[in-house]
Amino acid sequence: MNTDFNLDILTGELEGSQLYETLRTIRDMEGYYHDESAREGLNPQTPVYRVQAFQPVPEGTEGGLFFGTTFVYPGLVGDEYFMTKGHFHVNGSRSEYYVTLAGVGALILMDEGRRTTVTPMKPGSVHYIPANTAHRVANVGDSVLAFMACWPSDSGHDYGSITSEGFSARLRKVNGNATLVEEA
Ligand code: S6P
Ligand code: ZN
Repeated sequence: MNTDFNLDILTGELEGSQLYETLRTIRDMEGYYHDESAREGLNPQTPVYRVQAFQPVPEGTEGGLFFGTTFVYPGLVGDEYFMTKGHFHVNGSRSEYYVTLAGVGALILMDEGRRTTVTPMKPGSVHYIPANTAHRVANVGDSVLAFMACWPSDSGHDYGSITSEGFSARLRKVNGNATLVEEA
């Protein structure tokens, strides 16, 4: 297997022969936003984010690393910014790095005690996501937000607890400003 590929550090675009591509549209985001009727009012084919990933070993392999770029498009569902679904790692001890390449956003982290915090993302910002911490990224700007990520190949993705319980706070546009709003 060819284990080299190219990263355009200005746009985040990966180029290589063995990349996985995932597109998440408004249709795929059922249950993730606060205002479900606002989501239903949008064109279901609207892209929310796209992920390119390089996975040189099978998912679940201990000791390997995966690498990917996520592109979050600008937009709102009601007053909530376009964002990734967010997840815990199935293997909770696994941590991860995010590096912002383009655009402006916010990294939303929630620990096991359901304490949610938010950190600004801008080109060059590097973010360490600790173990046992749910992570989600919102685009708070007007252009594409691109960030690269590196995570262990045996991390896995737990979306179930996000769809059932959600994060304890959401990033919403309040009086024109990105504001972390606790869930009622
Ligand atoms: C994987 C890493 C990212 C996300 C991607 C999409 O551990 O955190 O590659 O998968 O940003 O987010 P999500 O929450 O839909 O998987
Ligand atoms: Zn992750």
